[in-house]
Parts: sequence; structure tokens; C-alpha cells
Amino acid sequence: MSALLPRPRRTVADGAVLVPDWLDLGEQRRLVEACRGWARGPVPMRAARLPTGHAMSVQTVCLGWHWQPYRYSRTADDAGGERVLPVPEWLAQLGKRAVADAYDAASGAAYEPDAALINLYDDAARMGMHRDQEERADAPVVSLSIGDTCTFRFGNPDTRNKPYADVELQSGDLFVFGGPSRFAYHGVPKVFPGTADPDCGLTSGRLNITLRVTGLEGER
Ligand code: MD3
Ligand code: FE
Repeated sequence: MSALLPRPRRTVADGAVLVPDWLDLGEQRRLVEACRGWARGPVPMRAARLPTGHAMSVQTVCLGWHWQPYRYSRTADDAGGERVLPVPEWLAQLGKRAVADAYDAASGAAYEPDAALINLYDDAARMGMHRDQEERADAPVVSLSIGDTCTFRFGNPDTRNKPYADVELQSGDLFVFGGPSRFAYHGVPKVFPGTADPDCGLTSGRLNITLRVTGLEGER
């Protein structure tokens, strides 16, 4: 079902571009199916454990490079030890198209993501304010949202507190974070249960797929 009121694309901050309804329902279902496959292994989807000992409320599976708080590795040292699956070519191509649509054709052509993080939120899951700074490259992060609507909190590079902007992310939305927005604090304070179109492929919860350039080629 298409939105009654089209939501316009929006530059939330310098380099942070939101493109609503970027994925159609068929593309959303295809991605959900792919995520179900990746979650089965060889590295299982899991709630990462923080140095505090607390498990994150979000479940994550990675492609290309495995992320754990707070480093990347080729093998899932905190989740069975297997090597992560590669980022499939079709997903990297989707990332190029995302950056091309959010920014411009040249930026899209140059974009070569080598890692994907897939986050699954249940009704109660949230993500605290943080910066993604394990990458050694400043290329943009591509974020794709599927399933229930959430509040996404986009802050500033200096503090996890105000000023920040709260933005609603809905199923099918694309958000690209580059330039001065790449190292801003951000989080997901709330997911709204029951808000997704069931035709997106998820009957509950929220999936977020991020594509990244780690800049870690060759390292282990
Ligand atoms: C801005 N994920 O995986 S996506 C994460 O919805 C993460 O699951 C959230 O934060 C989610 O690290 C937010 C939007 C996002 C992702 C990465 C960013 C925004 C970002 C990296 C830098 C700046
Ligand atoms: Fe993040």
C-alpha cells in the first residue's frame, strides 16, 4: 500500500539524507528473506555483549566483517568462531544505487561497501546513543529500514546529548550518513509495534541493514 501523503526526501543534517519509501514491498520482502538466510549461519544472529556484561537488546548478524563491541574481525570470535559470509555483489550494488540516489551518480559509482550489519529489533529493543567509529574510512553508511516504524535519534559529533533531531523511520526508508554526519551520535529510542505493512515480509519487529566501508582490507 502506498502512502496517502508522500513523504518528501529530506537532508536532516549536512551529509545525512533521508529518502522515504526507497524500497518497494517486493524489494523489502527479498531483503527479509535474505536476512533470514544469513541469520541461520554459519554465524548465528546474536545479541552482542557489551564490555559492561550486558547483552544488547538488538540481535545482529554481519556480512563481510563481523562486528562486536568494539571491533571488526573476519571471524565471529564472540559467536561460534566461524568466518562471516561475504557481502553479496547484489547487496553492494544496492548500496551503490542508494548512495547515487541520496547523493549523486559519481558518489554512488565510487561506493564499495565491504561490511553489512543486520539488526533485528523486537518490540522492546532499542539502541542507545553511540558513534560508529570502528571503521578506518570515512565513506558514508547506508541504512535500510524494514518492518515496524521507529524513532531514530540523530545527534551531533560531540556529545550523546542535545542537540539531536528525532526522525521517524518507516519500512522501505533509506538513510545515508556521510560527510560531517558520518561520526555523529545516533540511536533508536523506540520501535512502534504493529506499524508495519505485513506485505513487507515481517509480521513483527524491525530490521535495519547498514552497509559500510571498513577500510580494513587485509587485516585480521
Ligand atoms: C549515522 N543502527 O548499526 S541505522 C548501527 O536502526 C546503528 O539499527 C541503527 O546505529 C538501527 O550502528 C541506526 C542509522 C545509522 C547507522 C549507522 C550510522 C546512522 C548512522 C553511522 C554513522 C552515522
Ligand atoms: Fe550506529
